[in-house]
Amino acid sequence: MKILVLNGPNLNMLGIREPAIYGARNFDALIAFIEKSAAEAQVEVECYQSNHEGDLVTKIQEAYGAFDGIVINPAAYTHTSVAILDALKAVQIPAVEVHLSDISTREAFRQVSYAGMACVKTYKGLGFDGYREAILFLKDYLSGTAKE
Ligand code: CA2
Repeated sequence: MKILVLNGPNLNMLGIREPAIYGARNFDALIAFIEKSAAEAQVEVECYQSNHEGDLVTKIQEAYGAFDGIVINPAAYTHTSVAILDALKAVQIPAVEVHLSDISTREAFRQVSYAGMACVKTYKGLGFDGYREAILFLKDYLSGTAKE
């Protein structure tokens, strides 16, 4: 089982500022956490981060036929990108949305998620743990045993 983990703009700056919202650990620590979580779940994982909307769209398109599931934190593009929404819909690969912070309790503009409209589940406000939960959920979902 192969899962693609996508991270959007500025997530590579984690740990540098706003630790109260996003935590104090840096992006390398996030990738290490995701890789460890995937290894424990016995799923193959590839991580990709970009600050560019089109690169994320291309990566989603390239996942077609190559990955079984997608975990995506589109970061700021969550709230703006119909292109990422359309790409997720086009490839029809089961996708789970993750946000480090609880976007539902933040500014009004963060409460719309376009990408989320093409995702089977969303984890928000769990910090790094959201990525592990998303991998575990996708593993069950792809095996046909997900609870919801
Ligand atoms: O909570 C999340 O995971 C977000 O996707 C993070 C995005 C934000 O735009 C979304 O609304 C929610 C921000 C990514 C990282 O931004 C940083 C800002 C300052 C310092 C370091 C990272």
